[in-house]
This record gives sequence, C-alpha cells and structure tokens, in this order.
Amino acid sequence: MVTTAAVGQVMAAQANFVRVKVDALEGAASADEEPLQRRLLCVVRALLKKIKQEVLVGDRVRLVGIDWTDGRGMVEEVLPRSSQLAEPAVANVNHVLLVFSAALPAFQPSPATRYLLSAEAAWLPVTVAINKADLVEERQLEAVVQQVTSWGYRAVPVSVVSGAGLDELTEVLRGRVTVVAGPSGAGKSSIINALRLRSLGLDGTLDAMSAEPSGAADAAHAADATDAAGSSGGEDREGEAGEDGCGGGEARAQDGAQPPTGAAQQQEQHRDGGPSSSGQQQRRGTIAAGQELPASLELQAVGQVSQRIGRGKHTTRNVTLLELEGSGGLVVDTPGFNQPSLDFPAGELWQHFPEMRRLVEEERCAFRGCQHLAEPGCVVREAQLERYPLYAEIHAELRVLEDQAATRQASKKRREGSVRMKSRAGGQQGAEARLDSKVHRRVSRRSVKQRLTELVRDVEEDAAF
Ligand SMILES: Nc1nc2c(ncn2[C@@H]2O[C@H](COP(=O)(O)OP(=O)(O)OP(=O)(O)O)[C@@H](O)[C@H]2O)c(=O)[nH]1
Ligand SMILES: [Mg+2]
Repeated sequence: MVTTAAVGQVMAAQANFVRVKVDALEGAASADEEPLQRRLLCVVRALLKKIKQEVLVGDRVRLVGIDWTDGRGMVEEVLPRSSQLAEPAVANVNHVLLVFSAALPAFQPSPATRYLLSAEAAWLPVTVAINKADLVEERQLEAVVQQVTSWGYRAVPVSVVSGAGLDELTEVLRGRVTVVAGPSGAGKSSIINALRLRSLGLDGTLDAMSAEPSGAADAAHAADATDAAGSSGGEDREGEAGEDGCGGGEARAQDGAQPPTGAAQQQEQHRDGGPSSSGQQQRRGTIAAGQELPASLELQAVGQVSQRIGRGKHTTRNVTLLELEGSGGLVVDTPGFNQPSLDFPAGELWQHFPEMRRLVEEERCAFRGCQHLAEPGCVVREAQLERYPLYAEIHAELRVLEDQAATRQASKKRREGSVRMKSRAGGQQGAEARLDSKVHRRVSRRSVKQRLTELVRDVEEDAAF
C-alpha cells in the first residue's frame, strides 16, 4: 500500500508553498519508499486559506495527496500550536537565543535592551550570545558578559573564528526549538552554520568555511568597495540567492554553501533580480574547506558588516527552520532588523525586565499594581538598577503610544457618531441608529450564497488535487 497521508513540520515557507519534513506516516509505506525524513514541497489547501488559517514555519501539519515520486503534497490541517511569535512569524518555538556582537557592531545596552524586551514579550526563556569574542580584549568581553548577566540572563561568549563557546551553545540548544534573533551582522547565521557543521563532526569556524570574519583586513576592503559602489541606496541584496528554502530539491545548496568540491575557494552565485532588485547581483559564498559536506546540507548565507554604517546588511531574508543533528535541537534563523518594535501595554513592561521581576517576586515591592515609577518607597525604584533609566524611558514611550491609540479610537467614534442618515423611498432622508459594524448586522442572502458557491468550488479544487 502506498502512503498518501502523513504528519510533518514546516521547515520553510514562501508565497503559496511550504516545505514540510515528514516525521510520521498514516498507513504503511511501500517497500521501495523511504518517506520518513523526506521533505515535500506542499501547497496549502484552499479551504485553510479561506478560513484564514495561516501556515507558519514551525507548524506541525497533516499532509494528504502525497506524491512521493515528485516529492509533493497538500497541507490539510494545522495541528495545535504550543506558541506563536509575531515577529518573526514562527510557531512552536520554546526558546529565544539573542545574538549580539562584542564589536562590529559594538554592544550597546539600549538597543540590546529593546531586543531583549521584544523577546521577553513572547514569554519565552531567553539566552544571550555575545559573539565576535575574538575582536575584543578579554577584559572588555568579560565586562559585557558581566553586564548582561547582571540583568538576569545567561550570557555565553562566542567566537565563530576560534570556536569558543560553541560547545556551550550546543548544550543550551539541545532538544529545544530556538529562534535566533538579534541585530543584522551580529553573526546569527555564522553561529548557526558553525553549530550545524559541528553537530556533523565538521569544523564550522569561519576560517574552515573560508568566510571572511568581521575585522579581517580584506573584509573591510570588500565592504568599503560595496559601499562605495552605492549598492542600490544601501539596500544590499547579498545573500538572497536560494533563500526561499522552497526550491523542492533535496540536495540544493541554500545560502552559499555548495555540495562538496573539496576546494577552499570562493564561489560566486547569481540570482535573478526580484521586483525590488536591480538586475542580477553577485555575492560571495562560503565553502567548507576540504571537508566532505553531506549533499543535503544547506548552509545559511553570511554577509559583511558595512564599515561605513557599522551594521550588517540584512543578509538573511527569510525565516527558516534548521536541524542540529544529534542534539535533537531545531533553530530558526531570522533576518536581523535594526530596531524591533515594542508592542505591549506599558503596565506590563516591568515584567520583561528579569532584574525587576526578581525583586518583585521576592516580595520586596509592597504595592499592588505598582508601576515602579512615582510610588514613594517602592524598592524597585530605589534599587538603583542599571537599566532603570531605560525602563522609565521606554515606559514613557509606551504610554505615549497608548494615549495616541486611545485618541485615535475616540475621534473615530466621534466622527462616526451614533446616528446615520439613510435615504428612504420618495427621496426622504431618515435617521437610524448606527450599529457596530459586523456585530448586529445580518449577513445578506446574496453574500451567503456567494460564500457557499466559493466554498463548493474550493472543495472541488482540493478534491481534484
Ligand atoms: N571576527 C568575527 N567575525 C564574525 C564572527 N561571526 C560572524 N562574523 C562575521 O560577521 C559578519 C556577519 O555575519 P552573519 O552571520 O551574516 O550575521 P547575521 O547576524 O546573520 O546578519 P543578518 O543575516 O544580516 O541578520 C560576517 O562577515 C561574518 O563572517 C566572529 O565570531 N568573529
Ligand atoms: Mg543572517
């Protein structure tokens, strides 16, 4: 019997396709099939789209209509999620690894705090990696690690050049589904590549991959040259090649790494320019020097840090779920952005500062619902925490946003009023109460009929798949 239904996890998503790794079958497989661990290129059932059921990277899904020969299938159902992040949009994550660099770009408490807050707002455990340890003096590195530790986080110093900290990170990520986030250029993709190669018993340091580390003299040169060329107004498209993760090929090199060539050489790749890209762009890839890479291994693209603006160039463009062999861990590489947006109530802010949370949990703040701002005798306010001024600043920002939202809402209500005029027969105008949209209004028979017709068509389309 040939298996045509299975369960799997969405590893990558783009446009109308998702790439699903199969991990359980419904029914028996035929002897000549090896469906487990297969990656299938899948469409999403039209009915799911109709009910606005999004299919996210990380989702566990039920597949039907599987064609093992062509490697295709259809997502019929999204299984219940244990968590869902909005930015990046990923499901079933249970840990966040925030990557900052000690230098290039330099570690700065204020932007770092905003990244930490946006991770905290997802109510997930957070670990911090301080990357590029090779670029700073031991003393300087220790100071940053101490600072982050004093905020209440586990901080792991890492260098993808020397390999320091990679074993510790492997342990931190073991058995977890981790989203890796942080500023562009901090080295998220480099760390992920290094960990994945390490998990296969290969050398994943930048040297071995022949990628140029930040701070390398020729890297500065290359970055300057790119900047000087004015690469489409600072919008560097490096590293986009092959990032869709949905190409359907089992053994496709994703972000620069190629199937084994055995040679430590730079490789150029090309990609058709998308609508926003100005024609074809070339980019530098990474190749594991003299190492036998499994043909199915897809490494992430690694970009340069701009010497001019001191930031990364947003090399990673898509959210992708990647496996760490042996440790059972899954990691999600994400595009770095410059400043994460904070979108939660000001009253919740203190809970996203672990050092404040600890003080309150130890019942050292006597006031219920205390905002730790103006309340006299509040121990949190008087504890002289290093990040307290940042807390006050961000609290004020969130309050302004809340006030603006409330004003907008009130003026919308005022504008609309509670009565509306309606034309009656004979050109008469009459007043009637304005109902809250879509609350009291009855759906017209025509729309019901139209919806049913569309539904029948979708069901027929799915059945024909
Ligand atoms: N010196 C040094 N350079 C590093 C290290 N890790 C990464 N780099 C370099 O930092 C630059 C940016 O690395 P990426 O891995 O592309 O950074 P990213 O965080 O994924 O960036 P985005 O995808 O743009 O968000 C590259 O030139 C890497 O070679 C490190 O530990 N030491
Ligand atoms: Mg990246």
